[in-house]
Amino acid sequence: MEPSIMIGVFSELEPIDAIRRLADIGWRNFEFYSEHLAILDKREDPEGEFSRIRDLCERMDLTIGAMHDTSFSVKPERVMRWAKILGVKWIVIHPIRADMTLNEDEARQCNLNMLREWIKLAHKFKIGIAIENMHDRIPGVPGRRSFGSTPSDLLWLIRKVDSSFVGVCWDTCHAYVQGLDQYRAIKAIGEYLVHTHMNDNISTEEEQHLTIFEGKVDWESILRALKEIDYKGLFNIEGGFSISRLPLSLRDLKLRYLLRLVEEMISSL
Ligand SMILES: [Mn+2]
Repeated sequence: MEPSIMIGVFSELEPIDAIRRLADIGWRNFEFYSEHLAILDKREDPEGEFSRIRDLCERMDLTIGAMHDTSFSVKPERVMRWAKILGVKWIVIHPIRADMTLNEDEARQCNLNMLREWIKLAHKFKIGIAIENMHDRIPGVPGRRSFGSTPSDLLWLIRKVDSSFVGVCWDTCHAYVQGLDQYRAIKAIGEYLVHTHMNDNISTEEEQHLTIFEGKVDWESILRALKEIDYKGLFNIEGGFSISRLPLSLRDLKLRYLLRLVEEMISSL
């Protein structure tokens, strides 16, 4: 297990500059940010842009293990093309959530159809799909179930498609909002866990994406579960306002502290 961070912690910088800045702090593994992906996709020469990032990573011995795609504004085939250039192993996607027009069964079927489309590309490009756990507190839709909020939803989906190119990205702040026992949840996901979004949370009403130990997430039980399932993927900080609102120089300090914190957590295992 190695420390990793989502490059959107420097969302205002060019992706290549965000990676360079994080590498200067000491980070070696990264998740590519969905907004950066959408920006580069619209440029005149996306292939050249992504190739320059890959060249930087090769020169500095850095790895981009995952790429998040939340906006769905980039066509899946293009997401795969750019991910391939960067050497990404897992593309993290959100399940389609139930809303006013979609009931729970329909959402289940929609998700299965969506995943089957992604899997065709996954086999073609040899890049995996990591489905992220969500939570039921959908703004403006009280009392609804949102498909993909529980391990059983995710396991249902994974077993239905039966592909080695599909796994789970576990988001600890989504799971906190959902009120899950994260030790049991991670144990249930087991070998299907391929990537992580390590965030903290205080509220049970909304996702806050705080950094580790700023909220009430039980980190001890999460570490214990990761150890017991022999998780070998990235210990990846996704980040949110408690990083991105800081002025750049202070953000460097916090990101240095966070690297140290994650290293300590991993070495405690
Ligand atoms: Mn997440």
